[in-house]
Amino acid sequence: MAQFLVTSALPYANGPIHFGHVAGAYLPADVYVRYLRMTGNDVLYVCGTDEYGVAITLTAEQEGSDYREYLDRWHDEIKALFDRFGICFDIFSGTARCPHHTQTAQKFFSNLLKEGLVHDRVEEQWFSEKSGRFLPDRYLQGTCPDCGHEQARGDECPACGSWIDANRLGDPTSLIDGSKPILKETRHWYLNLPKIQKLGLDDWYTGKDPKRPHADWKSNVHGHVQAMLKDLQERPITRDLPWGVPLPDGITDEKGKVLYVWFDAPVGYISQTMEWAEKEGNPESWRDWWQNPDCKLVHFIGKDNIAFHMVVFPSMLLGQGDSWEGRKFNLPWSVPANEFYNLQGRKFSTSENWYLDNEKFFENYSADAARFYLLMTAPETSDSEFTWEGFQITNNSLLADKLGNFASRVLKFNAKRFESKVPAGDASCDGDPSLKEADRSWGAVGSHLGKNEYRKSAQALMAGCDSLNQFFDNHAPWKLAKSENQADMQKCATVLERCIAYLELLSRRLTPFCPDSAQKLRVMLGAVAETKDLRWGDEGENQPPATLSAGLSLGEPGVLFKKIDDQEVQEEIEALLKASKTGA
Ligand code: B3M
Ligand code: ZN
Repeated sequence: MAQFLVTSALPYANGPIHFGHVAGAYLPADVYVRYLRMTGNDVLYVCGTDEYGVAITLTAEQEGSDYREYLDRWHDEIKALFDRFGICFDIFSGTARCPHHTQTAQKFFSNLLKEGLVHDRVEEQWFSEKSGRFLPDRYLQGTCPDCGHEQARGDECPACGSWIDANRLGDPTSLIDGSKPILKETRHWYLNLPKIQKLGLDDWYTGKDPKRPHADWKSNVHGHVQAMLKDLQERPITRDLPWGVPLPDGITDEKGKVLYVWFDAPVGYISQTMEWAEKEGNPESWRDWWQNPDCKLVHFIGKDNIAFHMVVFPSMLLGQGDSWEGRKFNLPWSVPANEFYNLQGRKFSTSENWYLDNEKFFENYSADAARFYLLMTAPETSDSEFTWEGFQITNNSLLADKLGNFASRVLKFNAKRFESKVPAGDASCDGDPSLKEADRSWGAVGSHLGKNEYRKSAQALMAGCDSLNQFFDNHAPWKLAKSENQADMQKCATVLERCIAYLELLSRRLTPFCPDSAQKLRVMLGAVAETKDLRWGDEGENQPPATLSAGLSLGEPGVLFKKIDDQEVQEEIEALLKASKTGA
């Protein structure tokens, strides 16, 4: 048993999130958390909305909304989608709504300043004379200094992907008032990453620090971070904005200085843990998760967030000195960063009407079918996509025809021949090759989940169902049942008894992937599946019990997964294409 603090990237409260986000940073985390809990680990799962930053202020201002109303709207909508998907956080708050956030983010800043790891400097920045305010990066559009693209944003170029220093942008225009800005002096604070690096960043990263042994980094993480660590630069961590965490009192008399959103947002993981701890009635217990070296910190993110979770946030944690009652923060133990997830060959895009209407989707399809498909196609090692055809095939051929069909044929047959009670089996099926194959496949389900290999894990779950259908077919209990021979009748009972035992195991293996359907299956299994705390199985145990108690009553057989017909799929694709063309 171990302890894990799991986080998913804090989504910006700045628009709907789509299936691509869910597939990348939320669903895998939820499955991992469920699996860790079932295997007896102590787990806390923290998330919430990211509620500061120019992306938010810019759009709220453009639509003339009050910041808080704007945030509340998106916070609620985002939370509703997670609920629909059955993603269960221990807390889902937000950086502007968490009562601990401002103070904690300010303390992070003050401590770094005290340790000499943050310093200020006066520099020129774009200023709109028309609006009388400074224009942070994203408020600007201009020519990319690296590739010449004319619609580069002040922070990043969409054409060549360069990180842009806004001052190098050619011929910039203000996105809020259309004016041509001028350069004007302003003071900002910088995080001295090269200096922090010397405090042990590389030792943590390479696993040389014995107090912070880490998991193997994924190759996408490694490729990115290795290069960054060779050439760390200081980074500005303040902005001139009317919305954000203000600098702590006593730092400056200048007005309108706030912390950069990427400085305060990761602290949100901590402040929301504090909020959780307080709600639990044990306010100091947040330290058990952040400052207990035995707790493993796991960040689920998209690949675009790697630098912040692997370099910037670890540096902020490392640079806190002794200011937290002498206790050190844990650094990330594992960062399962995923690639991007598209829709029918194109990027999800709300503005181009290339997305799935979340409400409508869940009126017609189950969360479990969506969860399983997103996991089967998880963007683990390369970009991946949702296609309606793929969704239909996964639902129909795997969930309905393999898994659902196995449950249904066993339970229906058992209802007819054995009055929905567990028949008395014997040991005659022990060592059956199909059952051994099922044991092997389902043994791999958990080991893959533990390594964040969701595709392989889902495939192993299905391979087990294949073997069990094979077992049922090979023994043809419907033929045995017709025989007058006592030995055949006994074999029939044994085959069914084994199938029911494997269904009980299936209900547990299925739980992290498809929690509702797993629960439905357990209801169908009646007394066989009566348990309070659902466990994966004892350490190393990947088989069902050697025998079930004969005579236990099962519940009513039912349908686990409904099929999706070809016409539905055609209509969905047509609707998507039509919406993207007409903007309807
Ligand atoms: N809000 C970016 C994103 O949603 C950012 C993540 C913050 S995690 C601390 O991709
Ligand atoms: Zn460019």
